[in-house]
Amino acid sequence: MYKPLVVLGVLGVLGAACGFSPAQNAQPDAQPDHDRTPNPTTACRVSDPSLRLCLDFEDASLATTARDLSPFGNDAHTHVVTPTPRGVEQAAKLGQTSSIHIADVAALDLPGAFAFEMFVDPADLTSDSVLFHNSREYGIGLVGGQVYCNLGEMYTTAPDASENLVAGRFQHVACSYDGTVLRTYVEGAEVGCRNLTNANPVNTFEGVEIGSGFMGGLDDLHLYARALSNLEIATLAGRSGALPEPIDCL
Ligand SMILES: [Ca+2]
Ligand SMILES: [Ca+2]
Repeated sequence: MYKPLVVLGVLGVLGAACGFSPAQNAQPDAQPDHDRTPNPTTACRVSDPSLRLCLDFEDASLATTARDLSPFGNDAHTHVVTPTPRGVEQAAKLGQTSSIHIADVAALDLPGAFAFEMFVDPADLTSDSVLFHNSREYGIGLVGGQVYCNLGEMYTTAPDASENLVAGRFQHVACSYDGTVLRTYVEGAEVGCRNLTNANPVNTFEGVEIGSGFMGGLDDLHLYARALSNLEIATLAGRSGALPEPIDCL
């Protein structure tokens, strides 16, 4: 299902189906893929019918808003966030006083399977931080350099220290929940998991916080209303070669 290049026409159909006005999702000069600029601001980098949120941070300014390029259009409100490069792409840079917030909306309530993934470049790993957190419903964060995923108040077990994030370069992190197992990924490899069969909470109202306590770069944050397979996450992370052995979960 995952395709690295979005076909503009598909997005247009999705937008129309969700009642988008042309002004919100304007693509008057739809071009063939080979003519597109390296930093498109109108199409999400992934195309997936289960996409619920897409923050690619390609906006010319991130001073007040980061556009959600999913069909749901739940733009994030930003504070002290600036553009920063990630290869040929643009990412968001956060400092000590930065914040990114999305209001509590039904599109982000995920009572069944879900997954999310993003690139992070931590400037500092000495303090704990939240990367993405839908109130007390689900999220991903860092304890030092260790990545955890959570569902309600339940957290994946801490991964091996050799899988910790390092400061100063972009790395891919992800969580996937299939209804029975919550899995954590770093650089496309599964590094932690936990058996969790309790229903996801959806009844909190604080909305989504992104990057609380985090300093550094964030990019290409995608949320899906389905689990992603190990292979899909490896592909999204740009990982090649054989996948590591699956982990025994507690
Ligand atoms: Ca980007
Ligand atoms: Ca909610």
